[in-house]
Amino acid sequence: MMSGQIYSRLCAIACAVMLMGLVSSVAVGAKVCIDKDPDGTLFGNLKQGDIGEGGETMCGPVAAVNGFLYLQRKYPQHFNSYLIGDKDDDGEPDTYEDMKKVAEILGGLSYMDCGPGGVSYNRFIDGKYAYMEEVAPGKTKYRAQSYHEYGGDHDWVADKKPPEIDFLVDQLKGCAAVEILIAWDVQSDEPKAHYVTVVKLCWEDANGDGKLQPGEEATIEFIDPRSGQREMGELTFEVWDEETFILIGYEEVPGSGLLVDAYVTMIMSQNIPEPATVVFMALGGLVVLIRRR
Ligand SMILES: [Ca+2]
Ligand SMILES: [Ca+2]
Repeated sequence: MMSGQIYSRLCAIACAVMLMGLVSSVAVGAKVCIDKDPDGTLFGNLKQGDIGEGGETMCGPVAAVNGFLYLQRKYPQHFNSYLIGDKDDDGEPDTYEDMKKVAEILGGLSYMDCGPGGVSYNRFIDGKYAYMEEVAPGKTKYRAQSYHEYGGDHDWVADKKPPEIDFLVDQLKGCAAVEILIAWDVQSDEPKAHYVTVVKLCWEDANGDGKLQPGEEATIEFIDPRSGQREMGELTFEVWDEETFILIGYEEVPGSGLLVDAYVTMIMSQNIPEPATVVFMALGGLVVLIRRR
C-alpha cells in the first residue's frame, strides 16, 4: 500500500516534469538553463595557485579535479571516493589537500605530463582517461571533440573540426562532468589557452526548438582554476574558415573587466553509463530468468 502511494506520487512528479519540459520546448522565446549544480555544493573549488611550484600551468589537472568532486558528490554510489580519496593519508578523504595531491598526480609524467607550456589537449584527454581507468576501472563513459588532430588511441574522440554546441548541450543535459579548453590570441606569437569545468549554460531560446543557435543570447558558467570560483561569460559564435566556433567572452586579467574572445577548441565529458542501458540490462536479465523457468 505504502509503495503504491510512493509510486503514484513519483508518477505525478514525473508527469509534472515531463509537462514542464513540453511547455518549455514549445514556448517561443523562453529561457532555457542547464544547471549542473543549482545549490553550488557539488563541484570542487581547487585553485591552481594553491598547488605550489608549477601551479601556474596546472589549469588542466585542476579543472579535471574540480570535475572529479562533482562526479563523486553527484553519484556517490557509483564513484564513491575512488577519484580523489585520502591521498594525504590523514584519515579524511576528498579534502582540499587531497584534491591538490590528485592534481599533482594528474600533472605528472604518467598522465597529463604538465610542462612549462601547460597540458596539451591530447595529453589532457589521454591522461584523464588513464587516471580514471586506473582508480575506477570501467565506471565511466567518455566523449570528446577536438578542433586539433588528436592522434591517440580512443575512437570516442572526434577531431579536426570545431567542437559543436549541440554536443556541449547534450553532454550537460546528461549526467556528465564537462571540461572545455578555450584559446585566445590564437594568431599572435603568444597564443593562450585555459581549461575550465562547465557548470551552467543558459540561452534565450528565440525559436523555441530547445537548441542553442547562433543569434540566441547565451551565457556559460564555469569553475575557473585561476580563482577556484564560479565565473560567467557570454557565449557567442564565430564563423571562421567556413566553420562555426563556440566563442566565450573571457576575462583575461581578473578584475579588469576586459574580455577576450576565447575559442572553444576541445570539449571532454565523463559520464556514468546511461540509465537506459541499466534498464536494458535489467530487462535482459529478466528474459534470461524467464527462459530458465
Ligand atoms: Ca585526506
Ligand atoms: Ca533555439
